Amino acid sequence: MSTAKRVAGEAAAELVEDGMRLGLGTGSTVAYFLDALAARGLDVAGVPTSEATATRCRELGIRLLDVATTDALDLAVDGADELDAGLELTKGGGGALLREKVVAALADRFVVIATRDKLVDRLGDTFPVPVEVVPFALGPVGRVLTERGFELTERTDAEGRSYRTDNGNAILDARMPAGIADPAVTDVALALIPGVAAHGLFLDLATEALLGDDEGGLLRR
Ligand code: ABF
Repeated sequence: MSTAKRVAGEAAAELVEDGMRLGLGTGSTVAYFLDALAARGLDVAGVPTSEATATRCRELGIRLLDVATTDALDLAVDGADELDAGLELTKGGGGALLREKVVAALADRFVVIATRDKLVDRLGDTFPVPVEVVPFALGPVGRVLTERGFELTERTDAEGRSYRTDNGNAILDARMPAGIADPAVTDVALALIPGVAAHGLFLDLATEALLGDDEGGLLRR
């Protein structure tokens, strides 16, 4: 049990009101949010960002929305791997980045919940950028990213096989040894590479952050 994650998740659950349409994130911090949300017994529903979150919501009795017929969300709550002072994020350590970005973009408010140690001076300094790639394009995308200076690791599953996201894609974890000088430029450059389905730089999406610590404290940004 993580006090820091629990504090952040419970604080996010307090933001939810009856009737809200929610974006439901993925990861271990979000797990605390979902538990706290279910305990409140509100009349809410949400779009899950992964099959794992959908399964957990069914177990908890949290009603699900179909993203195909959802034009907007009141509040999205999701984790992150890194966040900087400007609430720019690195996400995708949990492999859910594509659906997470779709859901975050639908939300009027996007609250990030994390532990304080996720705060970084510069994105990419502590965590590689996950790049979700259509399997057909793994070779070409890998070559382009390598030519641009990224060090790549293809993500594997617990059995050591090439990892597949809920969307059937692979993930290249792309680390820039020199650091990401301009995330806004990298954001667009990655998105334009043919075969890239999504990447883990989440810029101009988060509206606030709730950061817990192991002493039970909460930092609001
Ligand atoms: C998910 O939450 C991912 O985007 C991110 O990698 C992960 C962080 O997981 P955790 O809360 O378990 O640290 O949204």
